[in-house]
Amino acid sequence: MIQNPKRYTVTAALIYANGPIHIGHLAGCYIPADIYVRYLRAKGADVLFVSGTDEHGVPITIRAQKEGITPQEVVDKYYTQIRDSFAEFGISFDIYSRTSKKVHHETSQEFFKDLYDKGVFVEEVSQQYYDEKAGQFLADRYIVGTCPNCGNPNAYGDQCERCGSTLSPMELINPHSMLSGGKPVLKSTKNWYLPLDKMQPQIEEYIASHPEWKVNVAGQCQSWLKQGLQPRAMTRDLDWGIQVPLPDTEGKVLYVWFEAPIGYISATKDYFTAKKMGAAPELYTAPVPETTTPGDWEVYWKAKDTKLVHFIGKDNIVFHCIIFPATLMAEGSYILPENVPANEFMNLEGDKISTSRNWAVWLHEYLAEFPGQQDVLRYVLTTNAPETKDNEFTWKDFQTKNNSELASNLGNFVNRIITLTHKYYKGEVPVRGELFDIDRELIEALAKAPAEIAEAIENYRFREGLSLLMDISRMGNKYLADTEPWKKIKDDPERVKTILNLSAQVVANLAVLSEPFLPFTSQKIYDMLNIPILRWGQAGSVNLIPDGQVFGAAEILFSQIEDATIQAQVKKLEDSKKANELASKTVAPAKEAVTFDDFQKMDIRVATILAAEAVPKTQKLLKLTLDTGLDQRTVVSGIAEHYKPEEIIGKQVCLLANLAPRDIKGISSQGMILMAENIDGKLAFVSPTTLIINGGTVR
Ligand code: B3M
Ligand code: ZN
Repeated sequence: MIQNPKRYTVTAALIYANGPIHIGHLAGCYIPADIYVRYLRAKGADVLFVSGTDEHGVPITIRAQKEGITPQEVVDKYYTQIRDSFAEFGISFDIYSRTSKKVHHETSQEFFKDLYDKGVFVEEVSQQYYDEKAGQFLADRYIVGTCPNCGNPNAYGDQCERCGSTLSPMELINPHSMLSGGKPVLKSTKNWYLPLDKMQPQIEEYIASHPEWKVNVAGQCQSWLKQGLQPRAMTRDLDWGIQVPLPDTEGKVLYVWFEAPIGYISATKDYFTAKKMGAAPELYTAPVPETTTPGDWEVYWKAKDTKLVHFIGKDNIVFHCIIFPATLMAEGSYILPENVPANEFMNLEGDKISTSRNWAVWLHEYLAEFPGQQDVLRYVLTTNAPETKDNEFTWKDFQTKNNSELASNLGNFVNRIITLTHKYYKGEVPVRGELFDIDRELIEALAKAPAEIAEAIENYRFREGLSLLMDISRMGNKYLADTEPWKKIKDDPERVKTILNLSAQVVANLAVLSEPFLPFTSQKIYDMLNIPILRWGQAGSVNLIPDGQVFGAAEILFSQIEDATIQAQVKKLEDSKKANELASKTVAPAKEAVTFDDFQKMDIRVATILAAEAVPKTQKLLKLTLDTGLDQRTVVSGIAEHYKPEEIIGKQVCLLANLAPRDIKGISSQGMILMAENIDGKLAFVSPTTLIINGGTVR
């Protein structure tokens, strides 16, 4: 464990450029990473925050096939969208790079070549599944079959998403190709394996040297080690990816999980190259911190006093805690990850977030529908962060947290102080006088807060950090309620000066300490206070705002979110659920053939509904009186959820008239109304399109 790092390299997962960003991604790694980095910068630390898109691998080619475009078109489209959403959301990467860049192809090929030259890889010819129709080997997600562990019929060649077990294509029962759907054949091919089995002792030692890792992360590592590590192929037979840098390897690319983490290194190089050339690197959402020492990329990856931290979601743990460190160890000149604070998953309204089922809150849509409200989402996703277990996002909770925490607590406190200062002192901060116990308590509590919040952030407990921040404005509100400046302004105006001066100092502390969590809000507070940006180390003091400081105009930080806004979002989700159900449902399978005589046995007639009423104590049943041309009779029909009694009287319907009478809820039902059923389960009458005499036959 590094005690006093000189600098930090912080990475956030290189997400596949095969779809837009959703709240699950944000909660899983980008918001926590951004809080951590912003805090470090506020402390004046030297920190480089890198990320980008992962543009290789089967997820990209599968998407291309689905959309009917080329893999290059897929990654170009989503890279731009993802980068721009992150920027607008305030994720303050120093650079947002991409693995299709030349610098990355070269870096990962050199890395591979270096390990090859060192004799690290084990070369092995093995039998791999091959799709003869498509003329392609079937790696990872190109092959599906039944999971040998849980029986899931849709397990992938590398992983079962139902039980979470890691698989190899050979383990799948009944494998078939994702490309042609056909049964694959076995064909031999040469690949290069990282001998993780031989490296197990080193990896065990590395993981044991980090007892401080989060329980969920350490737990996954332990279970891998317990199973015993297996050699893993670092090359694939695919045509999309980074060419294997060895002779006679046409059609072979580097395994995406070999090269993608190297993307963090390439992104760092990309940052420094762009900086040296004076060109704006791909993305600065925040001004490049002055604190970043101009150095070479290598300091951030090779100096022993650099702390390397990877923020990821739980599905990427093994790659960052075992496989990537193993490649770094094998190379030998790099530092290893100091921590991998992975989060668990964020669910949405009672269901797993799913891109293919469109069950998600998409960042680009949120930004368009809630303009200027980035911090509300940051707040809700942090207070609910799945730090130790899966958690859930609901729109109702989003509304409650905005209205009764952000608006009523934080927003209200700041607003009251700015407004009262304008009202009583023309916006000039008054000089404080004699202090009482209640003031001293406030000052003491404030003095402790920065260290407490820092301790939480440094240990990746962001929920706790944010909750401590909210305690400060809660304390401020309580101080106002107890001291009642609006009453004292008449009989004890000197006292009010002290109250408002101290309260203003609390607001200034909120500006500094909220910045990692709620950067947009922090900026607005600074603007109202009209003071320059402060360092973390200055917080805790009640001398942040000089006497006589003139405030800017008061601005509402958080407005109430109305029920209708929330309902519209819930409806949007419900609609997408319905659309999915429709798309996934197919028509009922065909029935066995019947003879014409069988059909002739059925006496189907046109009849008119004369009366209709609900059957008491039932949800679904209506009691109908029908004129069948033969007689008037009673039929009980299960249509109450589809039609109201009053709207069907007078309607002509078709009736199976010779169905043997049945007793339903004590009523003798004499026949059955014919209904057509939609795939969403909706029922509709089968009615003649022109008037037919009652008793007319249907044949
Ligand atoms: N692209 C998986 C993902 O998008 C993978 C992460 C790579 S991090 C180096 O979730
Ligand atoms: Zn399974």
